[in-house]
Amino acid sequence: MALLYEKRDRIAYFTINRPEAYNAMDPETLQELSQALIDFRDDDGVWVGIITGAGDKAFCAGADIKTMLPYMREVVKGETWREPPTPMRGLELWKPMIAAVNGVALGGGTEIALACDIRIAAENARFGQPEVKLGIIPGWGGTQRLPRHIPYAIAAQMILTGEPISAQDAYRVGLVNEVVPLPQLMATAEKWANKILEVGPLAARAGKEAMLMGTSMTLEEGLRYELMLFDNCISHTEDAQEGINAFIEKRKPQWRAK
Ligand code: DAK
Repeated sequence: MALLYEKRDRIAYFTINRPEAYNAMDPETLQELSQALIDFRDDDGVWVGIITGAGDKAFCAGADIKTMLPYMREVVKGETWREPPTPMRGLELWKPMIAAVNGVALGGGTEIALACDIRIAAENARFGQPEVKLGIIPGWGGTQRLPRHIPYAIAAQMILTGEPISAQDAYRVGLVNEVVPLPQLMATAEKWANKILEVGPLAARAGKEAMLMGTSMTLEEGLRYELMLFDNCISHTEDAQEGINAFIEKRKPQWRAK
């Protein structure tokens, strides 16, 4: 399988599994990733996702230059309905996603990480948008998400020169939450996942939805959107009642995602 998909203890694990090609995404891998992400979105039993790459060299070297780019040129042709939906474009996924970046994240690889909420980098990670070196530009949100995540000058440096930045520089500019030695990468990603699993799952999803939807709204629209989601949480979820009860009764909440 080009994409390994497992579920354990409320966490869904996605592993891009083409280490011989630095985990570059070919059309088959993309199709499998899209299917797995849809399953994750729809499965009430899993609340947080972690995505990583197989091996110790690459998270994902982007689109497979030999197969995927020709496929996009000849089949997709800019018609996004032909493109399997993913959080990079076309799939609304409000469950929290963590990228465990275990090596190079180039092109589509950086864009996958950008579509996650938390990014943990191994010390050997590198982030880059080298598309311009191929005569193209990022096509999975890099030109839009990168300058929203980090200072424009650094985004411009990456997108206009195609040169990657190190894990430490990614941390310095706020692209990643933590940098750890490679052997500690998955345990660190799981630590973050378990931290998120301690909070109300529907609240985490609503918080993510409010943040992401709000980025393309005016402040006034965003405040209204937030209020709608807040009202839904407080008035219509059992979790909110449970969270309030647990605080008053001095116990841990038992979340049900209801
Ligand atoms: N595609 C295909 N094969 C790749 C690859 C890639 N992206 N990256 C690496 N490989 C393969 C190499 O061809 C080589 O295979 P063999 O020759 O052994 O068969 C093997 O992996 C090892 O690579 P190297 O020999 O080059 O190893 P090095 O350690 O010297 O260098 C590297 C590793 C990852 C730094 C280097 O291979 C590299 O620069 N790779 C290219 C990275 C790149 O340019 N990525 C951007 C691709 S464009 C869109 C969605 C997505 C996208 C666009 C649109 N829409 C839905 C509209 C995304 C576009 C992209 O990502």
